[in-house]
Amino acid sequence: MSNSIQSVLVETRVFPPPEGFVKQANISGQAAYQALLDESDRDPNGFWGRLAKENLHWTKPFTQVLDESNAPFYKWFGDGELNVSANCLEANIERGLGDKVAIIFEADGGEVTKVTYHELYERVCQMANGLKSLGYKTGDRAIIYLPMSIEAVAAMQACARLGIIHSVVFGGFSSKALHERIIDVGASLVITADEQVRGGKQIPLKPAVDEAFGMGGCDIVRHCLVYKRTGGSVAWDDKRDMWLHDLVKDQPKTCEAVPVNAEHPLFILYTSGSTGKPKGVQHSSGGYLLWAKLTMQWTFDAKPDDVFWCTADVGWVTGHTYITYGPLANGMTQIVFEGVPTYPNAGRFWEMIQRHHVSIFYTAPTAIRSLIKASEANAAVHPKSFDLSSLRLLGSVGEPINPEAWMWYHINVGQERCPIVDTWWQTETGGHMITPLPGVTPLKPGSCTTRLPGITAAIVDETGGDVEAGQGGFLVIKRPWPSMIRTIWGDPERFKTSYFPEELRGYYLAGDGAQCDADNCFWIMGRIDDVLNVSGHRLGTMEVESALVAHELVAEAAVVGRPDATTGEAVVAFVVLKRATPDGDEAVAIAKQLRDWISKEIGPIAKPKEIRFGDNLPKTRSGKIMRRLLRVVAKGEEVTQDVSTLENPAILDQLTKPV
Ligand code: 6R9
Repeated sequence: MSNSIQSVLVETRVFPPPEGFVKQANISGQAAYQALLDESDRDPNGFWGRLAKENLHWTKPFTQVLDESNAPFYKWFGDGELNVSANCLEANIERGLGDKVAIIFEADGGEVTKVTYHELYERVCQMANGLKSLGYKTGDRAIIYLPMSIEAVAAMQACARLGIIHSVVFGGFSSKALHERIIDVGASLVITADEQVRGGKQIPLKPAVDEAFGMGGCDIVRHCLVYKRTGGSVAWDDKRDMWLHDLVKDQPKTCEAVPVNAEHPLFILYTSGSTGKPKGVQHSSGGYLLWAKLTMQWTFDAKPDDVFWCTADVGWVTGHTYITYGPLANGMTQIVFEGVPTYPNAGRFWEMIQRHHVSIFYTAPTAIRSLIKASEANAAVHPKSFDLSSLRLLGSVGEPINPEAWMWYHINVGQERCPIVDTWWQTETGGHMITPLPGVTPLKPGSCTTRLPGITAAIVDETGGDVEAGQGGFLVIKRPWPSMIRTIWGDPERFKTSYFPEELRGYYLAGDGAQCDADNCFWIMGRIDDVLNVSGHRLGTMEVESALVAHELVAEAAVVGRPDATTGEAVVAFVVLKRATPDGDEAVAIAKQLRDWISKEIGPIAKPKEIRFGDNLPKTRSGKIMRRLLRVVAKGEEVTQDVSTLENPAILDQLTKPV
């Protein structure tokens, strides 16, 4: 990245933390934050060692904090032993929380089931005993392909209890993706359900597993355990398939947790890289759990009376860290939701916050933007039609939140009293890295603000040199941290080259372009390949998107670059309007209006060369806009890439038509 990114983002609003929040916060005030930063910068190993001792139960204490001898294959707390599940269950029961509600599960259709810590402990133990009875043991790999359910959390915990390495595959992934993961991870066990229920529809799951098995090469899978969610009919292989309820029903309700080395892999989670083949991101037990637990206390200000709700699916890293592990490690009460935000109507989130008195709510910008659109069309589903007084803190994750969506979230959901934590992190980082602390950090809409203590985030140029404030560059983490990715499963070489390129002096390369302002606040400009170069000016796609979404007609926008003979790259914008998708003269007129708007908001340089309208944007099932497909469509080429993770394939046709 030779030229500096010229930021054109003009966001000047600042929201200091509310006094009442600061007073009660776990990290309260700038001085407290600064003290932690200083401690971690002065003596990182002392800092992490102290936190690991204070926050985790070790069956065998560690004597060495960090082993850098084989960098970048770092080892944390490497001679210590612990069990992650015991840290989430027994640890809470022992401190008197056995009768506290651990999970409030709300099904798609609205049925509510609650389990206490004691009940969850018993369910996890029964499941673990069942797995043991089938011969599964520490080091085996299990694929979990389940809908959002108490069973999904329990299955992950049961694996952790025995040291079985789980790899959760999101229920929306195809049989082909599932097959690829079963093979890559070498799974001997698959745990699935007959069907899942989303938005009032029953969607088969087990048939996808059967199809994956049918693709061959899965002979090492000894069992497929099936959770009966709907009772829908499924094909059955007597030798391999087994109902989960039959396996667990007579199992003892206690099961000793198996101590594992701190570096023992807790899970492998696949994520897409820049090439086609997904990367199996391997996480540890000790370091990962430490950060899952601590970031709940720091970023989310976790307190005993909170009702926490992270709307992610356990198929993504957010669901791992901020559903299965972080909240349970802190003995919190949390919501687990099976359904979708728009069923039975787009007021579902707000209604559930009201019903369960949710105090901390964590969701994704894409969900917020779609709910903005719905509530502008229908007052009955507007957050203002619900009692959201239980909320005290809001969070955002997954992509940059554009300032307009931030403001809407702040005003309508947070009622201008709840801080918003815009958390920047990745599958590879295990937990939050750059985020406001709600009792410390003045908020700037659109910025994920400052680094967490212990996290040496920085912006550097292509040789690893620091760049000045206001200059764009690569987002890196200079020193290792406990919850970092350990390797790519089965591909240590790719791990090194993807994340620790030689020219960057051993820093972890996040793959995002960003810049820091004079207050040390980070502004993420999108993936490195999402930073455009138009006539020698670097331009964040996110900046153009933010400007578009700030226009009164626009609901959602995605911007990509297209090679251009004159300007190097040209901006192509895909736009969803709040009103019906226009065509003909009307489309031409609105496109002109939007181009003029961008020109006014950012500058003529950012003016989209082309604008295309659609009813929606191509999105993954986790809600990320698939820009790589849009780049192909923008070039006028045919999409030949894998679209198996695309939620709404039909949308591509509509977006191929220029105005
Ligand atoms: C947790 C998660 C990681 C990528 C990351 C970045 C984008 C995530 C963000 C954000 C701006 C935020 N991202 N959070 N960008 N602001 N608060 O989403 O993990 O699925 O691995 O995605 O998502 O581009 O590099 P993952």
